Amino acid sequence: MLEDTSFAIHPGTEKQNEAAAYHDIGSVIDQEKVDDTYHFTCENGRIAICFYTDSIVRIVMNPKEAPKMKGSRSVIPEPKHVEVREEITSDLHLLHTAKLRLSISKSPFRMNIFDQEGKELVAEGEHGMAWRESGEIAVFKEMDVADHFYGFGEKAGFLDKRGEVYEMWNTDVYAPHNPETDPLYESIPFFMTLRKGKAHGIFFDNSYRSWFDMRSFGDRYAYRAEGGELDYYVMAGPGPKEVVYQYTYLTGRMPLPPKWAIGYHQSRYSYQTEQEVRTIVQNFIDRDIPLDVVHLDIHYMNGYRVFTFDEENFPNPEQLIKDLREMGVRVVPIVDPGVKKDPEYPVYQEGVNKDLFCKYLEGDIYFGDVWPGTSAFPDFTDEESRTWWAEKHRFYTDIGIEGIWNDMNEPAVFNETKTMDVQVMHRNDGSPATHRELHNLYGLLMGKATYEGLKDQLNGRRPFLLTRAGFAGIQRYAAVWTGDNRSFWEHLQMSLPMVMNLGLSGVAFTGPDVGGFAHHTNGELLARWTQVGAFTPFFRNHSAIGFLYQEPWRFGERYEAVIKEYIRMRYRWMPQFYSLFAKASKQGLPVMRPLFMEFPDDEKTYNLNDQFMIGDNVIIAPILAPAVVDRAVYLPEGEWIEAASGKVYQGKQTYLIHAELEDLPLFIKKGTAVMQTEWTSNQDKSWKRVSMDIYAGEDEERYRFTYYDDDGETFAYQHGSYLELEVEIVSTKTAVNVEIVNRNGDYVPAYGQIDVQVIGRKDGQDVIINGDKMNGSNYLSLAE
Ligand code: MIG
Repeated sequence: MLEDTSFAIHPGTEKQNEAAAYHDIGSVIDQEKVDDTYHFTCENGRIAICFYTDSIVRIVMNPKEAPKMKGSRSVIPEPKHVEVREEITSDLHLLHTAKLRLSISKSPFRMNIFDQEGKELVAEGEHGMAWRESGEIAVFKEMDVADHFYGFGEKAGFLDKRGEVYEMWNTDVYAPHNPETDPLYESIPFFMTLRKGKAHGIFFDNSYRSWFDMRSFGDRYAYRAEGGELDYYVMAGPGPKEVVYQYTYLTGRMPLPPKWAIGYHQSRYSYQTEQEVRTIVQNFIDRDIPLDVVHLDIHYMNGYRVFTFDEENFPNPEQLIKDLREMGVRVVPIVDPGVKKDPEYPVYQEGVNKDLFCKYLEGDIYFGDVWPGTSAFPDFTDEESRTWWAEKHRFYTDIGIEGIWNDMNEPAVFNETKTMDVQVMHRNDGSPATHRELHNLYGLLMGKATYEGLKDQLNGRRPFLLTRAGFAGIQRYAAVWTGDNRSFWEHLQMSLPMVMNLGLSGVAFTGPDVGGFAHHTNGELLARWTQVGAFTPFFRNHSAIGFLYQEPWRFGERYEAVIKEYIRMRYRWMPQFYSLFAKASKQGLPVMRPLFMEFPDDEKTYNLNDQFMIGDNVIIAPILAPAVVDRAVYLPEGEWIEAASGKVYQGKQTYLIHAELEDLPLFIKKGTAVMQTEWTSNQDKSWKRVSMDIYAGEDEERYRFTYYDDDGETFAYQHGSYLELEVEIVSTKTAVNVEIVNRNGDYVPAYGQIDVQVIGRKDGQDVIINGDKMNGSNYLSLAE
């Protein structure tokens, strides 16, 4: 291929500034307000503006006609009545809410948006909204020298996306995963701009192939799509947390996962027989390595037919699932969308007879090649197909399965374009549209069908769904793993910013294949990766056919001991994780975060890629390269205690930290607390004791956090059966005060009390719990 040689950079390939190739929207010629929507008719297009909250405004431009203001698959709420003050002068049209100020200049139409303090968030200059005859729509915004960009869903490369160009088009990419590999499996056309400590967000709600360009236009950035309306939301912030809150207000939040899904998962493409699965699980039991889930990849099926088991290799799945369940382990099988074209296969017969597969306008079923050979694809854009697919899952839930793994749902097809023919005409719940328009929604809607089906069938138990593809809103249905990485240190490094940006994009439950999927891992890489995995929200070791097996014990005793220790650490941290997952499900805040989320005024954090936070008080600075046992660690404002040594570090400095293979640099902010439990056994994973480990401060540090617990597997929490403690810790020279400032829910956990441990307490510092001075054993009783 010529593109792979130097021919690709021959003279004359330079692109010119493309902005000039668009039709500008032109000047306002008419304006009216209908209900709560502001309509502007311009020379070259029409614009509608409405508010979802004080802090969220939606802007829609249609080049030809009045914007349709359609609902979307991503956005849940309707616009709200918001108090808006309108001011009109000869050249300006101003719209003010309590949090946002839109200033529209009329000739030509340009819109600048300010926060309530008058700080500019979004500005248009020489170029604004625009379109091309091809149907493409675009908008150009001014880019400040201080702007940093985050989010964009699942993207390779570093944390800060300034200087990058990204495409949104869900794509199955087996190799390579380089910093420049784009697009990947998951498209989330949302980003956050951080400018001098303040953040705002933009969600471009368009499912066509689209692009975000923070590179090509100098002091301007742009986003554009191949078709549809220019439909986007601006979120006011003012901080990164508020932006994620606002974005997930629009696109939804993850349902609280069952506790078991937050544990350790073991996978392999593939464990090929029942016996092999049993042996793997038995190894975990015998070695006392925690395990919650074993995944079944495509070999469990009969000729890759979904909703079947291979009768020879998996003769008795129900018994297998029951036996493993007794050992404390659940089974999650893979389900791909492709249904084998086989006239004797009932699922295919039904799909054809009931007319549930994707078709061309002319009526022919679309067939593509995937694992089972020629296959048809359910049209998940239509309710009837979704309900059918959902019901099919009784095949799994009837035998005790509570979790499903969706793969290949970009959809991936083995052909030149890697996907379905863009001319396929989806039914789309009564508004037919081509695959060109709906491609990016296929995984999301498969997720919707699957999650809702499982939820229906599990008699009040929480389902778990894992997906590879998705779009804005996927967090409502599924956790996301980041696809086919490789057993390279570089991929371990790259997974940190990728998972952090996914978290900023509303998807809190994510993680890479620990140890790397393709290529051969080794003991050191697996050990270091497991140290990271113990703290990524989704924690699964998975590896590919043809490469070394990479279960925890495959590389000898030293590595096994380290890997086991960190998987166990995950379980000791479970109460902390579970509380963070509860927060993510309520407020959208990611479990794993970049440091800038907590320290948005600290520029050193803006592109910090090799450290991350769990919640708001724990910094993890893993070792990400071979043979390295010392690394630089930047600690932001405050005092930080190294968990392993108890050593105290002053923030706003960089330190050289030593970490042998056995060690993971982990720092806890002074004056704060983390919730911990103890590992019992695979069979009994309930928390026997829970402790609140307080890292004593002394200078009036005040810290509030929420501890959350419930039965961990049902929806009873939605009817009040949960425990939520809002705890305040105040450290002074003479005391560490712990106070429950709020308690909600009527769940009383079996452990009955929370042990309070104060670490780093000074002589003369008392421990005071709810006003009472403690001596000897310190605990908080949970009895009501
Ligand atoms: O193209 O099911 O990303 O996790 O093991 C390979 C086999 C299909 C790709 C997934 C990977 C999975 C594999 N699948």
